[in-house]
Amino acid sequence: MSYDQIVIGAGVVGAATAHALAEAGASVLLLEAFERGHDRGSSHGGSRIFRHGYAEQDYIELSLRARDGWRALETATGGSILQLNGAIDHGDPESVGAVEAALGRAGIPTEHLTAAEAAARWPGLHFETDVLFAPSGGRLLADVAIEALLTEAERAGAELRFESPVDGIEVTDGGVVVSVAGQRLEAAGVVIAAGSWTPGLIGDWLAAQGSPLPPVRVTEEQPAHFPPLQPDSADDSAWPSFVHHRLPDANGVRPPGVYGLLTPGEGVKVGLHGTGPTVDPARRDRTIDPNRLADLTAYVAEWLPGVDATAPTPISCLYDNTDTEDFVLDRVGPVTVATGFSGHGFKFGPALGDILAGLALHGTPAAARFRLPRNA
Ligand code: PYC
Repeated sequence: MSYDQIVIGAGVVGAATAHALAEAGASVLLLEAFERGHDRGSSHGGSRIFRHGYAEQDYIELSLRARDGWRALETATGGSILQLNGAIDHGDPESVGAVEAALGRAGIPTEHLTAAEAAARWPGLHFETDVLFAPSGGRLLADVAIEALLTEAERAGAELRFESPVDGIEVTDGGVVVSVAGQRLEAAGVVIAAGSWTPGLIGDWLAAQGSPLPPVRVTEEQPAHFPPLQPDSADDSAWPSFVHHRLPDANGVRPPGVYGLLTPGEGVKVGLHGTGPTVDPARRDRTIDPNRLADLTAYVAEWLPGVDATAPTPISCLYDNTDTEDFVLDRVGPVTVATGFSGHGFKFGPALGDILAGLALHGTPAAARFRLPRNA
């Protein structure tokens, strides 16, 4: 049996790609190294931020396309996935101003509040500068979203195989051969959407073709959920999603950005963005680092007066980071490649699936920002 496309990786990007390919009428096999809905990568957990709030037009356009995709998925499955309880940007006025200007150019409504106005409206958060609020932001129910994409991919005809780690990918005259557990599976093309594992699966081959991946540093991140102090304040309007663009400290050093959002039933999730140690995704032990947890709780004690900073429930997850935090979405011969989501990719799931399916089936290029360099 030969497939039109084999997709590797059943996280949000691979699941959305398998769904988009199957909807387009392609015969698709989705391969995942771990079990369905596993927690070893970057897509697990109850929630992710959804926001249009970027300074770059490419990401705003991607978020608008993704919003429509999430809504279509809700219509298809009958479940709630995208919940718009608003998103805040606060901190460094230059960074927040760039987001405000870009959203203004895109015609996306925002509100501008002083720190005092914002503190009165969201007493669970602390602010020291003006605040940008976008009612069109909020959260995605991540676990629900992944399962909906997988279910809809199956319904559209995709074959899904879990616990099927890929041993090798061979590019042949007619397409590709993907080896899994001693089986050689043939396809016209392969989409490698394995996040932190993508460089290990195809990096050498891409470099040999003159289209190397940019450096992708895999880090183990450690956000945590914190219980709201007033349980009845754990409602949606009290806890919009937020991104804190922190101001430089007294030595001029800019601390890491921070994000947060309410996960229904789990508390307020807070993370120091992209601060984890470099790891080999196949060898990490997911042990919680008490020093890093102490850094996070110190931040929470200062900036989130509405939660109990002493009662964190930590989480371990992977980021696949590029230097610029820009994604890689491109195709070389029969190989379509996706990586570099740098901790902010989940929200774009359906848009990424459409772009990767378009690349794989028709060679339709992604925006220039997302393309590989070509040396040959
Ligand atoms: O949505 O930008 C985001 C984000 C950053 C870190 C986690 N989520």
